[in-house]
Amino acid sequence: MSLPIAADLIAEANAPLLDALEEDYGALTRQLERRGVDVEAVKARVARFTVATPTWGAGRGGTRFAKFPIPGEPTNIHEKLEDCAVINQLCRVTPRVSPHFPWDMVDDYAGLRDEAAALGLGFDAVNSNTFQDQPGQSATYAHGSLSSTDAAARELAVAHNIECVEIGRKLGSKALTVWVGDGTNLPGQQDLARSLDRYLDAAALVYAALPDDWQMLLEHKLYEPAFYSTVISDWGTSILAAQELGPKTKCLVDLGHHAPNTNIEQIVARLHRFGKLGGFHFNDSKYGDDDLDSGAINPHQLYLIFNELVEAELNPRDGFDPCYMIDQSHNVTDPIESMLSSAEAIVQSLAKALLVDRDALREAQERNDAMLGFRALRGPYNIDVSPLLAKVRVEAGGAIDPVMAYRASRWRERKAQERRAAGSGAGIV
Ligand code: RM4
Ligand code: MN
Ligand code: MN
Repeated sequence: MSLPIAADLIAEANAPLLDALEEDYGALTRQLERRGVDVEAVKARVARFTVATPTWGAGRGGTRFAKFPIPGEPTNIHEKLEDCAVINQLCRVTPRVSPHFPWDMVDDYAGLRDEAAALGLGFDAVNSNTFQDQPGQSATYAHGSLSSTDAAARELAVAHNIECVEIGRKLGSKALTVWVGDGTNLPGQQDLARSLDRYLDAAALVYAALPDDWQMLLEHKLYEPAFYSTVISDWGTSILAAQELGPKTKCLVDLGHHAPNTNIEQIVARLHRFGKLGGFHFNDSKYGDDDLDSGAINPHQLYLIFNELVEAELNPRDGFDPCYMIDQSHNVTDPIESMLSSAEAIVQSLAKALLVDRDALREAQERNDAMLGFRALRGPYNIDVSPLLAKVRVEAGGAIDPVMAYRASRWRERKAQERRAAGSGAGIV
């Protein structure tokens, strides 16, 4: 393996922080033991948790107005893999990347898989892209893809998804995430029922091509780029489609794809109840699909979601094993720093949820003691678990303070000398 950051550098960055970490970890351990927590068990579960990084999040994002690239940002899949390896080396929770096609297309996927493995990385769910036309494309997605009124566009979208599965097989992936931008901007533009029929018929063709040990993850989104209606608008449509398509289809919850104030944790519980919780796109949002850093706006919501995930783990259904992925757009930060900070926020939520006294919670719920139920759930949220997370990271070879260790590595400055400048075209990439 040829990892991008020298182990010495991480050790050097950790050295001045080790004593304080021991002290803080000791204090936290004593506090948790007083509460009856099995600290080693929590630590072991935290150490096992992983979340994938998105290749498309490795470069500077943008809005439809502008994108402001930074020197040294990655401009191809090879450079993106390198940056994702840096993230994983420092935080030790992101050993897989989720690629997006055709953005990440190469000629040699076996070679790409080896390249990733040499960086300590594997591949998570592959994402298809039928929300943009590619140069020279034989039919347009302007009126939709899997749900288009144009049979040629539907066929193209089906073929592209199947091609993504083929690529994914070469990369060692086991899931296809399907998000379509299909929908309408004006009432009357399309028949709301027939567009879903067309989607289901086309998605069934993709499903038929899915290997037995694969999953197809359906991502719903209430608006954007279509602003009046979307074909897979909400978790209800998503689960109905997943049920109709078959057991290998599950739902993927992107945290930014709901109306503000939606009770996402309840959606998580509902999807799990019916064995259809297949994956997550973690991010945070204030208004819409803002794709902000996980935990940046509403860390409490993230905690409540993880509370449901811990419940789901304790009461598994249908081989509960969701794909956890980050899906963010980093418009004002160095993407590596945002993903380090996001990974920390995500694991933090898991660790806190693991601290919940489930017996006390259950008992309060049985007795309809609303206040004690609330306290059982809220208590752990207020505990600072960062020493435990840092301890897990250090033991795995990572950094106590990943962002500061990253800055000390001067990775971006070094890459600025080597990499070609990224374009500043507006849009998502
Ligand atoms: C969408 C959705 C998809 C992502 C694209 C780039 O809003 O979240 O998951 O692949 O953006
Ligand atoms: Mn998403
Ligand atoms: Mn999105």
